[in-house]
Amino acid sequence: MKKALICGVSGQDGAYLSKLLIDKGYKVYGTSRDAKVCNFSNLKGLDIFDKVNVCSMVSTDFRSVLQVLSEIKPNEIYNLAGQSSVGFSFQQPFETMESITLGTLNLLEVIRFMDSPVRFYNAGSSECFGDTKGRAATEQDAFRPRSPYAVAKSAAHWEVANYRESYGLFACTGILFNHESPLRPRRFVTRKIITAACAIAHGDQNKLQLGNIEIIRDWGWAPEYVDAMWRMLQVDDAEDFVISTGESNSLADFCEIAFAEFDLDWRDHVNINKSYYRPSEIMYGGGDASNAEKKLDWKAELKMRDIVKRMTENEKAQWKKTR
Ligand code: GDR
Repeated sequence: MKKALICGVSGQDGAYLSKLLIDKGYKVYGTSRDAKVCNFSNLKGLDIFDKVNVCSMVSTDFRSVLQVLSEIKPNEIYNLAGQSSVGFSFQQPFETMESITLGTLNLLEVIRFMDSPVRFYNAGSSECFGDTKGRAATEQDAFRPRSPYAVAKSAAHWEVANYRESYGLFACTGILFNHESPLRPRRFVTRKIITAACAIAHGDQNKLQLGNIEIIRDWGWAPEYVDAMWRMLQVDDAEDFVISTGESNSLADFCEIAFAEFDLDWRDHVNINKSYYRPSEIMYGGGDASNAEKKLDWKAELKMRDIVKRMTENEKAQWKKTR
């Protein structure tokens, strides 16, 4: 039985990846900073909490990483740990930098010293490209990070590439564009819009405050994206891959479609609040995942409209349950 260790198992991707790996017959281990206090609501929501072996690990603490990896001896490691909000990274640049760059480095160093044939996946980010200016970025595009988060993800990306090239580790980074689901916390804009539209439709909320709605993003479906992560660890030679749908839409369009699902006109309910604007913004984000299609046989099936539909259906069902 193959053993997989998911660092940062409590988030959206950790939960969907756990489910995928359990269904494939893996023994799944998952870490959280303090497993005793974490509620693992996403694992419970997917009904797999009893099938995941959870433990505590702080990836910025070398000893803690060494202890967990040498105890579990996993065949595959997925590094999903670290601060994940771009907006928040402007307020906490040190924690962002430390959790992403030092956390990744500790994992790489421990893998190198353990000298075992482990396969390592690192969660990268499309944020590293910066503004793709109307184009769809490929693995060949240069990084022009525009936030503390993106600077940290870029550094971690090169740490992984360096360990692969210097020490022959099977290590790769997935450069994932935005990927959404009902498990997204409300601090991210898609879930924020959908929960607000649902509350407004039921008279529980009046207005929704948003930042810059002119931004354009390539939004995909998280359960499909975790499948791409797994595929990256099944090829013969480790390589970094862009994962995206190839379709980019504005946040205003996302709002329009989401509110329409509740028979509302978004213009009546959305207020622009400049205090939500980021100090620097990426206006256009687009990705070209044709290399993943060619080498991983992976292609995004669901696009923005399907994602809005699935997220709104889930929100409506949740609302009914709680009333
Ligand atoms: P992002 O996701 O920063 O792209 O990072 P987020 O949903 O936070 O923002 C998307 C875009 O929407 C704009 N925006 C708002 N964002 C939030 N959160 N709240 C608002 O009210 C709001 N109004 C407008 C933002 O300015 C931004 O342009 C996500 C994360 O999952 C990262 O971890 C991941 O690496 C990248 O996607 C790819």
